[in-house]
Amino acid sequence: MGYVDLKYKPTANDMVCSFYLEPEGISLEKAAEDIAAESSIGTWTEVATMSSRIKKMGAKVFSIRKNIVKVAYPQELFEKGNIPQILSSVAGNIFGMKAVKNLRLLDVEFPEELAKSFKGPEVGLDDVRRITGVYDRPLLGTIYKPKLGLSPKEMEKEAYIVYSNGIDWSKDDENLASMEFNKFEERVVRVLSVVDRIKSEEGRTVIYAPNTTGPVDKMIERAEFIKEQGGKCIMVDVLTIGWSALQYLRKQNFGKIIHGHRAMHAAITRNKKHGISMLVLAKCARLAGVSALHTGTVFGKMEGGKDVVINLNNFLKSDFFGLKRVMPIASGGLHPGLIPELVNALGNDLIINCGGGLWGHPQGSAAGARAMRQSLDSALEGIPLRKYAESHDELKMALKKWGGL
Ligand code: CAP
Ligand code: MG
Repeated sequence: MGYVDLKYKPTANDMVCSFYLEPEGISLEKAAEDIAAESSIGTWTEVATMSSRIKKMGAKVFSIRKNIVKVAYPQELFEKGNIPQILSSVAGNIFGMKAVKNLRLLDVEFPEELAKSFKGPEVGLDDVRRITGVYDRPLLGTIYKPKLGLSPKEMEKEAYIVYSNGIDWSKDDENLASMEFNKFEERVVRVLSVVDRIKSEEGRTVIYAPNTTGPVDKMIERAEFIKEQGGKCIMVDVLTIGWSALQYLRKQNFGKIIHGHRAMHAAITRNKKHGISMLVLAKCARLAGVSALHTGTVFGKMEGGKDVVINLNNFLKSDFFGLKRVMPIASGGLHPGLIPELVNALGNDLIINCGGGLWGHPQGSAAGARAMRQSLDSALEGIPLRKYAESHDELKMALKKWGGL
């Protein structure tokens, strides 16, 4: 059918996908041809309904270097503003084909017209800066721990402790929704009352990100409730709710920060030879409209090397066809001993989340929050962490428990 054309030069009308491909029992070129066919217009055999007009719409493999295969897809194959359809094409059936031993979608370069058919973030990184009034340092965040089990009343109490000791942003854990022990509405009312209290006591706008993750009707109801209550942020687990739900949430124009957690991403992204890269998922999340997205920590408990995280964060902060920029979130196994290195590696435009690394402080949550702030201050003032800890007790205790880089 001729899906391979190594002389072809992609045009501004093409969407270019880069794959890592290991064939199974056939040549690399034949396997590349099979994936180009299945992900565009073809199937396993010639069909009588194929015409020369349709043939022109086929994808073209234009580069095969070692196991990296590049494929150009004419953008007419894709529906504008439809992430599910794009992924059903270029990240769909092809992963299960017998022609393929391993296949990983490494990157998708969107043509301008297709990218611009998406709304992107309603509220972006620069809006997050404006809303919080914090411009010159990373934001300090936390995840209420234990991740399940706290009551709304307990969260209200802890919220006041951590915000009043320097935390800018608190969030629910990814698996907290609305359970018997912690109903969504009560939790939102209680924690937002603390947000208001901090505003009146300190003049600071702190953020609470309640997890709205659920079936799409429930998710929208919860987001509406946050809006009614004057909240500024809506949290969702972007992968478990699905791209369609995320696009629908964005379409409501709630004018709120959308905090995107990426629970389940590693089932898709972790195998270096198979699946979809986090970069592709981050591109989809930005097109769909998240304001902030978890991208990894380099130093914490979750898998993800420095180059990968830096590359992701650079993408979120870079120009992308004029769509608003997205705030990266570093979360997972972080504690005060890691903050200066983290800032050094990832820069200022960042939300730094410590869950266990705050609530696990030997002197409790107030000290945990203060230790985070002291650690960040040491980095901003350029004073070595251990030296700074000599005169800052909470930081000293944190380093004693968890060590420090
Ligand atoms: C962090 C966290 C986050 C993970 C997700 C957790 O808590 O709340 O969900 O960081 O990883 O439950 O593990 P800790 P990522 O600070 O206690 O580790 O951001 O890489 O998707
Ligand atoms: Mg979590």
